[in-house]
Amino acid sequence: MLSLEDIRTKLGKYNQSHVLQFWEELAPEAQTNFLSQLSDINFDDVSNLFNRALGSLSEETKKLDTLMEPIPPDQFEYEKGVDEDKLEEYRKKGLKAISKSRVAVLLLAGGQGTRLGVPYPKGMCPISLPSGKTLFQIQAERIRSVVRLAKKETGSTGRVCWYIMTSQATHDATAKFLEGHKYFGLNEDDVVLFQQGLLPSFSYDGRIILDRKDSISLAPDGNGGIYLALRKNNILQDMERRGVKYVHVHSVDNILVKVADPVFIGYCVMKGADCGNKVVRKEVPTEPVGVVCQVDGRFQVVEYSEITDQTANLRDDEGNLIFRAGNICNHFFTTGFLKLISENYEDQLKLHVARKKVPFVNEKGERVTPSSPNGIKIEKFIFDVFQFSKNFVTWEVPRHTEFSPVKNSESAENDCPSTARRDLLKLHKLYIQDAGGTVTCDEVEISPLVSYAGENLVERVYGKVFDGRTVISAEEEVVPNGF
Ligand code: UD2
Repeated sequence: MLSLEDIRTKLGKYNQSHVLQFWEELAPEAQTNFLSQLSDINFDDVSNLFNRALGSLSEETKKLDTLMEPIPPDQFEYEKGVDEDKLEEYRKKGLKAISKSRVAVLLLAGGQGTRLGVPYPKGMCPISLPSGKTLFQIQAERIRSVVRLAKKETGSTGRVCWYIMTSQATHDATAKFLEGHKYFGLNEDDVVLFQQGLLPSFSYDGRIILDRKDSISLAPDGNGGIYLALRKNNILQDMERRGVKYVHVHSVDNILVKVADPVFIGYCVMKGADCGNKVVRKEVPTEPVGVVCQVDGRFQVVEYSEITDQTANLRDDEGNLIFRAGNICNHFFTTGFLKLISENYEDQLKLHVARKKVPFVNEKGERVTPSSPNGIKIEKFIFDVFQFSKNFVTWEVPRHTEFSPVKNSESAENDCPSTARRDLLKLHKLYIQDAGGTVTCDEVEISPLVSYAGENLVERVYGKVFDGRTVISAEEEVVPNGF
């Protein structure tokens, strides 16, 4: 920890001396904590960051239409357009990689879940499923399930390490929750939590905002903070030690996510990709999702606000939207690519700057919650590395089998717990019908420990009628409890 004098000198150099304006009023313990917070900040980096952020704030949102091209056909495949043999080949390739412990999962769980409005990490959200399971439990069990599928296919039990990126806001609760639930049956050594970094919020003139008399305002650096966090926490070395070559990265909020999806992994590996992206088809031109495409010859996600309606509406001969590859925060990376980015390109990632209402302490020492934006927050986005890929591929999947996120509270009526629950149970109904069972209600849930993606069900459901709330679970299952 730096001394008060050193901190004062640094703050003076970067024109941030105001953050110590209440120093004399603080109790000794608060002074020590504040000094520790300030010692962790690299003011040189912070000052550069603010200058870069200011640049992007003054840029008008440019329309990119004239520079955009769709993904070339040889770098794009649609699961439903691929024949059965090819799909099976991809699946087997993925399962083989899993059985050889070459695959890891990296869960992005550092977001503050502001839109959902729950006071705990989103992964702990129970979603009122018949089983009472949370997103964390479902995802952990899908890992166990895919490891078993790989064993069945190859005879070898691989280890799939579950890396979880948390933030200061979510770390302790996540760690406690997982430990309290014995990692939902995963080996404790194969669950690795690490924290992403924080960035200060600034006033428009570049002064760091004081959150309280004894602390500055800090927020997570966005899911693109993953690259710095991998380096700072030595996660890439940990992956190397375990022999991991491929990493499936996804958001915490998608109830349908196929964790460590062998088909997606197999596809990316067989294509020799260093970076792959799973997408769903954008349904209508006005849907506010980012699309993956090429801009000036480089792959990137283009936001709806960056294109005109005319381009958003362009269709091919078959009537499909030309720019339809909707990003769902579901990515494949080789460890080599992650290393390349973390070591060489991390500081070049685009900064996404947003004007926000940031609570602050005024000159009188009173805490104020502003009613209009008073400052900026800076974030990096995970997908801004596509441009550095040497071989980028895209895998499109049907939305109803793979994507239904929990983003909002119930009042939004979309992308909320009840729509996620509805979509999961609808999919499970289809799985049961395909296996020869009948479901006459919307309350039948299949445990991931029974079936990863619809397989292994015939024996359990063929010829049976399910007419009430049921959980098709494995014998070994402990009764899940919320938290
Ligand atoms: C994300 C994608 C968007 C689209 C959408 C689909 C990004 C930047 N945007 O938007 O393109 O695919 O999902 O659902 O990927 N997170 C962290 N640390 C942070 C911020 C977020 O770990 O500092 C995690 C968060 O916990 C979640 C994931 O990143 O698991 C996505 O974050 P979000 O829900 O804030 O992103 P959203 O919905 O704006």
